[in-house]
Amino acid sequence: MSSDTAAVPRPPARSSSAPLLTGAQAVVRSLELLGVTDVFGLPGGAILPVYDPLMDSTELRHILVRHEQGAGHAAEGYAAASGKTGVAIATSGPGATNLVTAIADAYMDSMPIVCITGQVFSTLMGTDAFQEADIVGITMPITKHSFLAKDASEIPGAIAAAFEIASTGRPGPVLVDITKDAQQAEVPFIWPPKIDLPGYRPVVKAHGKQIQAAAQLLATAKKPVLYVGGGVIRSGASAELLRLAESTGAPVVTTLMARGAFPDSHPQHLGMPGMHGTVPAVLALQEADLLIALGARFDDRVTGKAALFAPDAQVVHVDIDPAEISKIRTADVPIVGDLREVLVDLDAAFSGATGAAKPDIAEWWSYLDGLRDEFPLGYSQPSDGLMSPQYVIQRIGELTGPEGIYAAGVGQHQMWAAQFIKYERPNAWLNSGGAGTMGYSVPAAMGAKVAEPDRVVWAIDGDGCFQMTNQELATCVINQIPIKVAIINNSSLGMVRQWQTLFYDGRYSNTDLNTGHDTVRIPDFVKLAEAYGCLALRVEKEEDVDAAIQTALETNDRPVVIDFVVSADAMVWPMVPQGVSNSYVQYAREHSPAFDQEA
Ligand SMILES: Cc1cc2nc3c(=O)[nH]c(=O)nc-3n(C[C@H](O)[C@H](O)[C@H](O)COP(=O)(O)OP(=O)(O)OC[C@H]3O[C@@H](n4cnc5c(N)ncnc54)[C@H](O)[C@@H]3O)c2cc1C
Ligand SMILES: Cc1ncc(C[n+]2csc(CCOP(=O)(O)OP(=O)(O)O)c2C)c(N)n1
Repeated sequence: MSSDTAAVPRPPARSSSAPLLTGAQAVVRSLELLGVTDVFGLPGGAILPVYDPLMDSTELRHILVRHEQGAGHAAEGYAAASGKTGVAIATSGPGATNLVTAIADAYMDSMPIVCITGQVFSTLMGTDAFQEADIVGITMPITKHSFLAKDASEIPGAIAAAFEIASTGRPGPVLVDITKDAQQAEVPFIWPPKIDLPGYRPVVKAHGKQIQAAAQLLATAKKPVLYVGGGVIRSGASAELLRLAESTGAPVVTTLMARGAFPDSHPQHLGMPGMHGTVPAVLALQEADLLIALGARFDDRVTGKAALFAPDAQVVHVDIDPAEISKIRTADVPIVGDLREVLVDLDAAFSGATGAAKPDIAEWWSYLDGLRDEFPLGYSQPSDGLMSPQYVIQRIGELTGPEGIYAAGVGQHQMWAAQFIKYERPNAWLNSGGAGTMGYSVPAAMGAKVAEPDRVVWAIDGDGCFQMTNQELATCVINQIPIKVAIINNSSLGMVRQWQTLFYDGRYSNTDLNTGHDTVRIPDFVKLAEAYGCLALRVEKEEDVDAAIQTALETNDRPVVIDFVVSADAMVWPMVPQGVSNSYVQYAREHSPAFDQEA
């Protein structure tokens, strides 16, 4: 993705009938006009003028977070669950820099969020003024665009443009930094009649010739795979994907960012590819003769060593961002466009190319079905007598069902939540894929629950991740945002420990967190959650898992936190080690539960 420099659209011509508003009032009015209903933030000196009119708004609900990183991830969770643009507000200097991690996260995962920050007086900029930070400069490589408004008249245009840029084309984070004098000055409020951004024209409709070329390849391929990425969810194209998949009969894999884009229960679905993907999904990509990449960016966690990835495959690569195409793997047929349109066109072209006689890919399916039978996802029971984390996560999914929303942290629990919860619809699975940001889960779940109050929202978190942002439980309790938190407590930085087990001879340098032992629990998560006003439970035996989940599902007057004490020795399988060919899924075969059972 390419990042743009700060620029503010020219304000429209002045009109004598326009009401006089301060820049701060213009911020609030602009958000109202854009239909924003919820914002997450925390005030400070440089953004104080905006907080004053915010208090009077009857249309905007401001949720006061406990840390600005929480505001950023909440905005991401809001966006991921609803498809709408999330909003975070912070003051200058440390308030703004506390947003940086969430902005980087949103950039990596193409999340539409708008961050509004206060800046010091324009006359003080560049003088190392109190709480001055060049947040536009700091975030330039991690925003889709940033604006610096130094004049109140620029504010409505900048905010309107920020929303347009964040939510169209390849979605992403946009920053609007506003000096304090711009917030205080009074000017006529003029709402831009139309957003016209020179040079910004995302291509939506793909080139017909390219579509035809892709359809021809699909019509003749013997081993095709639809390699489905997060772009399908961002574009809201799941229904169109289902139609193309069923017309072609091709196998489908969904990346970590695309879980739910295609129903897990569908017989053509092989699951997630990549480092911790299923054996059939990994080998389908590796041995395909045609990859149709749909809003997927050939991430190294998916390709393994890129030079050895899918050596016999031709590639059709569809993406709305031309910078993604052929970035990692040269595309034989590049297609730039919005998937919602491209999938419809491709389906029509495929039907035109094949007529009633569909291509025969029975042999391919027979091979893949064999892999499915031989290597189902599974797990073995830990030998230390502690609970299996996979079991706990699987039961959360089974008892909650596909209408729930699941926001994971980063680590082993994230992979198990991707593997063992069944996703049947888009926007149900929220996680930090590209940046892998520990601390994402609780605030993202909070944002999701604000966006989708009628859905059950789980934060599935690790004991390490939880300790990075759990203070947002206070925000949830005070604002009546009844999320459910499952801490998959293996008393360690489990994913790092897993690598130490496999690649560092079991030398566990600095990965023991002391959160789950019988005598030492630092902190005691039950006491911590109770201190915040949550309902808190601890579960140590598998026979108590269902009852605790049921209690959580029945409790809607406050957040629920369940401390599930699980084995530290459980491993995420399958696994393709970093930087090798995906054919090393052989390695995964040797360690898969199916293999264990046979051995
Ligand atoms: C611990 C850990 C382990 C991981 N292991 C795995 C793993 O085993 N397997 C795995 O898959 N991932 C794994 N990941 C995630 C991985 O790092 C990447 O984030 C992920 O693979 C990228 O997903 P994607 O290719 O679907 O692209 P995304 O990051 O979802 O990108 C979406 C693409 O779609 C495009 N797009 C957006 N909107 C549209 C539109 N309207 N029309 C067309 N295109 C659009 C964008 O331009 C972009 O190129 C792991 C992450 C972590 C933290
Ligand atoms: C902010 C941040 N710091 C460090 C890491 C590196 N890291 C990846 S997974 C992981 C362990 C996470 O531990 P925990 O939350 O307990 O989850 P588990 O793996 O045990 O399920 C770490 C430290 C990271 N991804 N993000």
